[in-house]
Amino acid sequence: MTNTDRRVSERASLDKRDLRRSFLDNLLYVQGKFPKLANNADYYLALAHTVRDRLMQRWISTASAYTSQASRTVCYLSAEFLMGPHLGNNLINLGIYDETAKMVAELGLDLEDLLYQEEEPGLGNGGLGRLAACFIDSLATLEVPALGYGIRYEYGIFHQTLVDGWQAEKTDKWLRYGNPWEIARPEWTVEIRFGGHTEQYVDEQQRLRVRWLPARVVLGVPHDTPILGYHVNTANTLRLWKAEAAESFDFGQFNRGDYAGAVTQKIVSENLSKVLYPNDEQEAGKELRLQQQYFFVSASLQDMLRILKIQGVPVENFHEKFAVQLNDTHPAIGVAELMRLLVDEHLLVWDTAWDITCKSFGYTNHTLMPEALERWSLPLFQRVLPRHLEIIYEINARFLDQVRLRFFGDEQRLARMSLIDEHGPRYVRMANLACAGSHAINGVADLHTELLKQDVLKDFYELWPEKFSNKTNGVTPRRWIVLANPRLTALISETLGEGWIKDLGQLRGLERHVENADFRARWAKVKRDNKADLAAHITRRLGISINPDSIFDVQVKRIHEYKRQHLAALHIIALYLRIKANPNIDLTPRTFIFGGKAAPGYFMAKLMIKLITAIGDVVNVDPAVRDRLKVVFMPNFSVTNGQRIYPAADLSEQISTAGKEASGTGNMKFQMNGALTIGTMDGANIEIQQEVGAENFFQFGLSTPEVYALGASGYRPMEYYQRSDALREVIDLIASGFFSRGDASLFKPLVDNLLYHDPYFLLADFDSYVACQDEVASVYRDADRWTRMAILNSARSGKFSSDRTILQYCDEIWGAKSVPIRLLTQEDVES
Ligand code: F58
Repeated sequence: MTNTDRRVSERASLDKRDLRRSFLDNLLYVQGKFPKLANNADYYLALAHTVRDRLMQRWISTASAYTSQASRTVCYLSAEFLMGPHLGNNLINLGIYDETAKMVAELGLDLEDLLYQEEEPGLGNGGLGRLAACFIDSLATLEVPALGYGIRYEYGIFHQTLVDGWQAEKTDKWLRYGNPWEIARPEWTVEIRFGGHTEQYVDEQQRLRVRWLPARVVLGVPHDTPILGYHVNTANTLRLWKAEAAESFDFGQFNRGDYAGAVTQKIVSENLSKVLYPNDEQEAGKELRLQQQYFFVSASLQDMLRILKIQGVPVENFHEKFAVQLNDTHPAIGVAELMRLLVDEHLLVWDTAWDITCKSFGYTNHTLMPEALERWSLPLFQRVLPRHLEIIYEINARFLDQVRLRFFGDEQRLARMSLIDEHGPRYVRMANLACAGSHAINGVADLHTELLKQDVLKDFYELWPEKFSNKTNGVTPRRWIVLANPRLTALISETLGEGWIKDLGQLRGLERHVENADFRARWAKVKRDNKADLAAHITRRLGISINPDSIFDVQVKRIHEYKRQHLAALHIIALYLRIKANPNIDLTPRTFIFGGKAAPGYFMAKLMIKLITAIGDVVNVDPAVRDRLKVVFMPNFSVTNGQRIYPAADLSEQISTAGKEASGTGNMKFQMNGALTIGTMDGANIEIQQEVGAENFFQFGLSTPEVYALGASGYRPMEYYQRSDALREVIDLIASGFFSRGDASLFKPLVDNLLYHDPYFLLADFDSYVACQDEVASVYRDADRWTRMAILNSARSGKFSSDRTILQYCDEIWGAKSVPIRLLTQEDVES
């Protein structure tokens, strides 16, 4: 071996001695620090580079295999990827977590401390962004050729703090110390155009064509992150686009002495990838957001065309090479953009281009909430994307002709299905564009897909029933069990071997051990230890002491009225009132743990946070409570915090109004980690209950048809208030100002909303919820019964692995297959 050979192979070696050598080398040569001066942040970066080096060989081998083979590639287009920290996950997937922990321990360091140094890339709001992250993990693990395409936001989701119990937002400077996981690829920069106007011209073949003369051009620079599969050689790519100005500054203006003006264009351009919009389930219709969407979609489609060219594949075969999935409507402008690229730039005829487009795209819907359906005002759209508006008009004209033929004389249907909303001010409807331009449309849980077919997308279902299918969401067990819950992982692997990590259905094998008292004791100890860890963390961070033997009753997710965190708050007050009425009441001790961010402009959600913290301020210090109730709001819920929380939960709160939560994915993370669910018949809760059995699930509340019927019959929440003594006392206590130091006005908007509107039916579900919670408390007292139920919940969570979801997408929508990767040798790489 030459010196060079030895150096490079050592950098890729998984041997512990080589790891140690590289780690110390990187501290020296990457961080420029020696051990005496180094802090944990330096050690984290040195370790991250050590691991990155070991990903490289896999990444290069994967890229090389994909370049030489004509395999179908999944392109997952998503405005959000909520990845969570990379280091721990990569150690797990490389299979060197334990080795590395030992190696750093020998140097006097604690691996966990180093892992917590990583600033997580919070490039998403919640479920939708985290789903994208789970999907690309599964794609890599299943060895399916795939690219994740999105935006490299300089500032991710805001950092949440609590100030006097109110949410306060701080900017998320996640790139402050650099990002060791990404590689910029400026050589693949693309140009993205905006604004201006179009004109017609006649080409050499005397055909009438359209030219777009944009007002400005922005550069998209790809930044790539390797996404390693679990115990395979596949390392796919997450390609995030950073916006840069075509010119750093305007020399004309500079020479005229206008120094600020000279850099305006740069600032305007770079704003495109500056910050993630922090709204979930609420469409704001902001111009910058449309620009962001078009920016990353155009860049990604141009990138696919570049790849096609390198491979020598004709553009007519685009759809054979790429399966392009739209993660909600945020990338739906891709339908018009691909048409533009094919017709205006590659000069294909319209019908051919449309055929390719429809065969390429699939569309996943994630919401039933009308206020979340995207639409753009026509003037705004015209200003930002004049050429695309023309293309959308043409798509619409042809599409409506088709509808007219099928539904003769049904003018109202035409108006509903049109890509342009013409009821008042005119809008472009992005869901209609996505449906028209995709060959496959799917919902994310059985109920959700049914409701899409019956309601939100009914007209499209009646036109094209064959396009519709369900793909129930899933989550990756690598992050959500193996990384987050090492104790449970060890117990399961000792019991079943390690096969379950890639084939979660194997967890069914745990059922055989439910009647084994020793196994149950070990299971219960895992949960107890995880709870003790979380309790210690909460005490350290928030100064609240909690009892690890109380029920850990957890609701972590975005704060939203439809998710009904305030219903849980009403329940806490009901229990508090029982204690006040009867101080010696025998109540099963509970710790209520909440976490989640509110959209910064969503007043009611922020008031819900304030209500929860205000209840905690009273209950946590009232001596009469005697530690039977504790209320904790953990600030800044994130992937990192979730990893501490799910493994420690006893009870998973999934209490959205039936028919509102498309799927939910937190529900699955809790279940896998052995929490029992208290839930409504909403989203994937229904399927969780089907899997675990009704006897292992705490169900309450109105069903979706009941909610619809009650709404249609004229729901009067006041009647529920008057009928239920417990409910009345709870509401009256809030209204009296008891939780706001006598200020009765503070929670008045929330109380009045419940009494006079209650759009999410809290009062209708209150009695049922409280009764169900009483059942929870009584079952928990039978520790052995609870543990049995917990084991069965984990054992029956196999369906909710994102591997199952991705296999269904591959078979039923994408037509994608696995392509195992052979690791290139040193000679291969150099030849
Ligand atoms: C979520 N949507 C659904 N949207 O609410 C949840 O039920 C589902 O499990 C999950 O998708 C995955 O399918 C969601 O998270 C957003 O955050 C969007 C962000 C951008 C603006 C519109 C909402």
